[in-house]
Amino acid sequence: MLIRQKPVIRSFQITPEHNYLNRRDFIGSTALAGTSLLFAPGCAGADDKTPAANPEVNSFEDITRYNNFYEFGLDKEDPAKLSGAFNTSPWSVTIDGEAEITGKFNFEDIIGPHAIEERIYRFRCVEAWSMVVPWNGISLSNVLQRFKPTSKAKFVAFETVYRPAEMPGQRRGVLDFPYREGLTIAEAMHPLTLLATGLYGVDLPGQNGAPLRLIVPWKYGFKSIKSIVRISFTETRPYTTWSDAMPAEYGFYANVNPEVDHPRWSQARERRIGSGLFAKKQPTLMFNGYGDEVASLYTGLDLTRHF
Ligand SMILES: Nc1nc2c(c(=O)[nH]1)N[C@H]1C(S)=C(S)[C@@H](COP(=O)(O)O)O[C@H]1N2
Ligand SMILES: [Mo]
Repeated sequence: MLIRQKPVIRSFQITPEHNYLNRRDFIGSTALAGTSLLFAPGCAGADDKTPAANPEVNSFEDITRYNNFYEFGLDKEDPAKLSGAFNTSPWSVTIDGEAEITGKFNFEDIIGPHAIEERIYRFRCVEAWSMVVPWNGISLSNVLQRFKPTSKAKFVAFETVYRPAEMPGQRRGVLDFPYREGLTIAEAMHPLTLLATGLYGVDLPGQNGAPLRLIVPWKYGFKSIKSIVRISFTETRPYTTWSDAMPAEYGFYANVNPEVDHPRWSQARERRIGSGLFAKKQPTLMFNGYGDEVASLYTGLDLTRHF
């Protein structure tokens, strides 16, 4: 049996954060996507693995104490405070729909033989704040391919665990639980799309979506569904919690797009968490800065209508 965070060095627990970041050297070439993308504009270089050169990377505290996870409440502090009773081991995920291999698989079988990589991704919430997070995980495509989706699989749907006894926000019914999200098959198979199992080299804390969650760095945060228990290959577009509950406010695609305002606020700028309450907002980049990699997924689509 495999342990959860196999090759990533779990140094965060025993060394200061800057040493951990230096050790990204050892993690090596598999981490290239996030690193090269994040630091490509102007600041790539030999020294880019230290926090001094990478001031953008948020602290472990920022990432684990300022969360959206409505299953635990509406306030940013609720998930960290109220997820103590959330039990994520053992964990299983049901794979169903348009695939040759379906069934219920335990966490280790979902991860399979793949090495856990580190990917540093920008993260942009629709609420106009952002962070930079060193995630650990594997490309979702590596996982999905092993279940042999059929030619009818046009979308991939995801569902969060429904456990009101452990999740106080579910008892209050603040959203249409279980939380559900979906991607086109092309989005799901894109190499940037990450199935995350950890951050800063440790297993995901409950508040960040333990034990496994989606990270889609060019989309608003709400697409990055947490604590996944079901992955379904579908022929038609699946139900998605935010865009189906509030279609005027949240679209199915949810690509980061500074040119399309949320009906109640602008999407043109963002506040980087950790940069201080009075720090100036910075401009938001189209596709959250990942346009070179992903814009081709949307050719021919009117992104002001399909937002
Ligand atoms: N199951 C579930 N997944 C979720 C959410 C949620 O409320 N429930 N919130 C989303 C939103 S709006 C954001 S911004 C991110 C926040 O992820 P983080 O807390 O790890 O930063 O998770 C997304 N995934
Ligand atoms: Mo969000």
